[in-house]
Order: sequence, then structure tokens, then C-alpha cells
Amino acid sequence: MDFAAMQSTLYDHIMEARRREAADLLGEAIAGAGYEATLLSLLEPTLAMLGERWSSNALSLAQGFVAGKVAEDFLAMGAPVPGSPDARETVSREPLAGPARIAVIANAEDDYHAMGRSLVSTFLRLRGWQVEDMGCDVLAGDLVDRAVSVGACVVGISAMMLTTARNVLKVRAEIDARGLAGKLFLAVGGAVFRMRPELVTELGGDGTAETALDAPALFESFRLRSAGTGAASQAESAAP
Ligand code: B12
Repeated sequence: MDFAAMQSTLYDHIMEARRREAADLLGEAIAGAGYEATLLSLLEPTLAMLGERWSSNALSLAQGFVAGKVAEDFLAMGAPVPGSPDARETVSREPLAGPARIAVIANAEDDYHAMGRSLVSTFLRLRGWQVEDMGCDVLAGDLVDRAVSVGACVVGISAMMLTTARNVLKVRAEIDARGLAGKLFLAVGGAVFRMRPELVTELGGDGTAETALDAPALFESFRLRSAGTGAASQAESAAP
């Protein structure tokens, strides 16, 4: 599969607002190479090219909007296509050691960059996680409330900008104030953390992953560290 040529075609489709053609191209790539390979070798590099244009003010808001819609179309194609390489992958049904694979995901307070978060949710689901996706602009208290109520062992925050990434500190404070540190882990990610990795610890994150494909391994490492004392058990022991 000639991904380089496909990237250039997809790029042109997005720039010219040909959403239907873009979706057809992505569908064709998924059928031939699989969902993950299409994300890694076609959609992400194309979005990165568009991101560069955005940085140099050469991408209009409308073109950014079309890119978002194309990414949404791709996410809707998330279930492995029968007969595609991904269809051979199966999630293990063996009993789990430690807490269940439950995570809560959101964009940080004031952050409206939905694409990265949606991709992380999709890849976690493909790996057997139950993901509560709370959407954009979520307050720290609401996020931790939801994590406790669903028994999550990881919360994932996506933030694209320094201003919104700073709101991760509020989530850290909520987790610590409720005595959940070491039980409910805080994963962070997004463009700003890729550009400035030192922010992960500065803002109280427990760890990050560069791409949605790497997120399941990060979340699994947190689940194992949470070692059977997840937020749900904490909520139960706190109950009268
Ligand atoms: C598309 C886009 C938008 C779209 C978003 C559409 C949508 N529905 O999502 C719109 C037009 C709405 C937008 C608005 C704005 N944007 Co904007 N936007 C972008 C752009 C071009 C691409 C972001 C994107 O979707 N990338 C593609 C996804 C797939 O990549 P990703 O988000 O990085 O996610 C991957 C990883 O980071 C990781 N990941 C992501 N989240 C998480 C979470 C966890 C837990 C983990 C483990 C991993 C992980 O996995 C993902 C998939 O592999 C970036 C440029 C860039 N280089 O990132 C600017 C950018 C982020 N935007 C920027 C700005 C300034 C703005 C605005 C303030 C513009 C304005 N003046 O209004 C507003 C702010 C809106 C807000 N309050 O949130 C700046 C931020 C600068 C900064 N560092 O502070 C950037 C960097 C552009 C720039 N260089 O100036 N934007």
C-alpha cells in the first residue's frame, strides 16, 4: 500500500473539503492494511502536515473543521473490518488480575481539541477498556466524581495548550485530596505534552503516551500499579 501517495491525496481532499472522498480513501486503506496501520501511516501523518500549516497560519478554520470531521468519520469506522488484518486481533477474555479495565477520559477544563482524545478512547476500547468519555472542557471535580462512581483506575486528560494543560493541576489536587493517589492514576497527553515533556511531572501527571496507539500500554501499566485498590474500592470503604 502506497501510504505516501495516499497521504497526499487525503491532504488534498481535506484542503478541498471533499469529506466523502476522504472517508472512502480511509475505508479503502483500512480494508487493505487494517485500522491501526491506517491511523499510524495515513491519518496521523496527514493531520501532522495540516498541523504544520496551521502553525504557519496557512490553514483556515474551515479546513481545520473539515480535518476534524474526517477524523470523526475515521473513528466511526473503528470496529475492525471483517477480513482485515485487525480482525485477527482479539481481546483476552481471561480473568483479570487487579482492578477492571475502566478509565475516564476528558479534555482538560477549557480545552476543545477533541480529536486526540477521541482517538485515545477508540484505541483503549479496541484493547478491551471500558472508557467513560466525558468530552471537552471537563471540571476536575466532575472528572474525579465520575472516576470514583464507575470504579476507574485511570483518568486520562487531553490538553493541547499550555493554558488548558495547567488545569491538570486541579485534577491532581482532587485526586490527592480524596486520598486516591496510587489507586487512581493520572494519564496526560496532547500536543503541549509532546512539545514540552517536562510538563507531565510539573503538572502532576503520572505519565504520558505520545500517540493513541501507545495509550493502552500506559493505562495497563497504571492498572497493574493500582493493584486491586482502585477508586471503586476506596469509595466502598468510605461508604457508611
Ligand atoms: C485542529 C486544531 C484545532 C481545532 C480542533 C477541532 C477538534 N474538533 O478537535 C479548532 C479549530 C477548534 C482549534 C481551536 C483552537 N486552537 Co487549535 N489546533 C488544532 C491543531 C491544528 C491540530 C490538533 C489535533 O487535532 N491534532 C491531531 C490529533 C490526532 O493529535 P493530538 O491532539 O496531538 O493527539 C494525539 C497525541 O497527542 C495523543 N494524545 C492526545 N490526548 C491524549 C490524552 C492522553 C491521556 C494520552 C495518553 C495521549 C493523548 O494521542 C493522540 C492521537 O495519537 C493543533 C496543531 C498541533 N500541532 O497540534 C492546533 C493547536 C493545538 N491549537 C492552538 C490554538 C492556539 C487554538 C485556539 C486558541 C485558536 C484560537 N485563536 O481560537 C483555539 C482554542 C480552542 C480551545 N479552547 O481548546 C495551538 C496551541 C498553542 C499552545 N501550545 O498553547 C496549536 C498547537 C496550533 C499552534 N501552533 O498555534 N484548534
